[in-house]
Amino acid sequence: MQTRLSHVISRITVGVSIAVNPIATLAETIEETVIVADRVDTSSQSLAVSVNVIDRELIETLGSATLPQLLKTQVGISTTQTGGLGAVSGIRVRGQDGFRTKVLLDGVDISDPSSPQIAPRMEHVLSGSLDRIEVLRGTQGLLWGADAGGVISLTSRSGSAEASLDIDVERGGYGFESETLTGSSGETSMGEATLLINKVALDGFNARLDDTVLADRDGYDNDSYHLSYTLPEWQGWSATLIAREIDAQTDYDLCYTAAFGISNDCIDDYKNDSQAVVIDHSDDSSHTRISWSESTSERAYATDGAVGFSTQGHNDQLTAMHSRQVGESYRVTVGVDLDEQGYDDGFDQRSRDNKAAYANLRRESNGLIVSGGIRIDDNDDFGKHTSWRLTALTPTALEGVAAKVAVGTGFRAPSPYEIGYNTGPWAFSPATDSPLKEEKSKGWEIGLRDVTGAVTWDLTYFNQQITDAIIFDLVNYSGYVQIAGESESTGIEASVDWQFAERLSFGGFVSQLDAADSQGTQLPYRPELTLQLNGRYSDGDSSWMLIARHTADRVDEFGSALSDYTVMDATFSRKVTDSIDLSVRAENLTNKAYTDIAGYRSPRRALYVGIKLAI
Ligand SMILES: [Ca+2]
Ligand SMILES: [Ca+2]
Repeated sequence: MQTRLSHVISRITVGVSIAVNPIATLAETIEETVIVADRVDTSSQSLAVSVNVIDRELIETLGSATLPQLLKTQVGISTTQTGGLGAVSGIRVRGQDGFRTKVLLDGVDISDPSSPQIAPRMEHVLSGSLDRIEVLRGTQGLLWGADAGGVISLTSRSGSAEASLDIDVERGGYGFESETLTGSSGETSMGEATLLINKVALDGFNARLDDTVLADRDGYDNDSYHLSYTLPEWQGWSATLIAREIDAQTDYDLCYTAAFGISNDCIDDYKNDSQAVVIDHSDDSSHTRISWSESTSERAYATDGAVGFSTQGHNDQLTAMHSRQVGESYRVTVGVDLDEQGYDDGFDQRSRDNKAAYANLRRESNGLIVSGGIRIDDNDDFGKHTSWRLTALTPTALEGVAAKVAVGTGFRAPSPYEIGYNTGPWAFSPATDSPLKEEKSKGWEIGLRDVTGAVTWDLTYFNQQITDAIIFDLVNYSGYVQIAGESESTGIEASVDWQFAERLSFGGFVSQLDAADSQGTQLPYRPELTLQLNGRYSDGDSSWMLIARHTADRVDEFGSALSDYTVMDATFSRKVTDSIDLSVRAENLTNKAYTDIAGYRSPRRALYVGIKLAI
């Protein structure tokens, strides 16, 4: 029963269905756990918070090249893109801006302190490099130091127990080319090493509607690699070394020349290097993790071939975490995070520290699971802030139906860039009148779910507020100012999954969102209604999937209504031999013209063919 439950819950959180596959049945006897909720592996069926999971099988079935395309298939997450693949993307979890979302790759914070509000560049994370994606929605991510936008936890692909080499090649519309190589030594007496090389190139299409003279295609190039090495386990101890590099170049339209003229010959160059060492110790009742990581980002913007602006940012982190089962019912998790973030734009160099300690206590007894967490941050720029979270999950009188409730608080520290701008030569009153403090958030959610039958479902209502949001002063252009008052998001997320037959399943979700600023005005590019339906078939040799997503009731940054639209994607793959798979997929199958961001084109129908070789 446990197995069936965890399998069904995983299908709910995925939001699209995982087809029953005779080969997968064995794997499903392992209960699904997620790390994004409590920072330690926790059974997904015991969670009172809202989590999305996209596993490797679903990443392969969806076939999309970059992270934002995968995320937009998920309930509670919306995306926008200024043009084609690799263009600046907005990822909004429950309507919150991406700079309020903590993004971790193998536990390394990949946010970019060189950008004004430390927005992570999720458009440059390639799907071929990922094994698993977990998203915690809402204000319950305090253990990671997250704000109202929740947490996205990414895991890199790694090799299997045996030595292996996988090569995936795909070609598609708009001059799309991708190659992924994954090589693994397998588990040896010397440990296990994995090398991942991902390459994506795209000719693209003309991004802006008003680019009528140059009318250039705005393409994209991304070369990424990832290297990891895990030492042989010794008395419960293990250590992994990780090195990663992303080198991406995006063509875009609308930038400025040194004489303040407008050009459409614009290049956004992005590089990220990160290294990490992760040391784990596990025994029957406890888990300890110590990690060190450093991530360096460089951005350079060129107009007409000349670099006009460049900046560097770094994120260094040292963490220690210990989690222990106490008695039959309790689990306690404690930890500390030491962070340093900095940037350098050639004019100003700035670095600041944040120290944090957190604890989470969880009690599980007679089906009732309750937890309480607290985190205290001490930051060079804003001082101390305390966040907390309470959750509960309980069976109800209805067979198979559980009730869940969670309430939590969070914050976003003003970024070094925002602080630096306000103390720099271009800032003046009112931005310089008082130092920036942290933005605060709080929220709660309540819901029901049934995970026991062939039809499973989840229904959640949420409400969250941000107080003292930091924005750029667009009235006087004086710098970054703090807006008194609360912006509020409320919504309902309903998802359902129906195992129609052994090999065939249907699923979908409806997400209603009401996101307003402190004046009560609807925030731009947050669809009030998102509806997705999908069907999936898999018989072990071939699989297909159809997804249709309807996006409705949006406004642009001027408050003008944008048209509703429905986009369909389809994928098909077939095993030819034990080591060769062929795939065909279509994005925007019906060739729908729609507006994602006002003034920009969106991709029309694109077909892709791919081949996977496994050696
Ligand atoms: Ca163009
Ligand atoms: Ca251009």
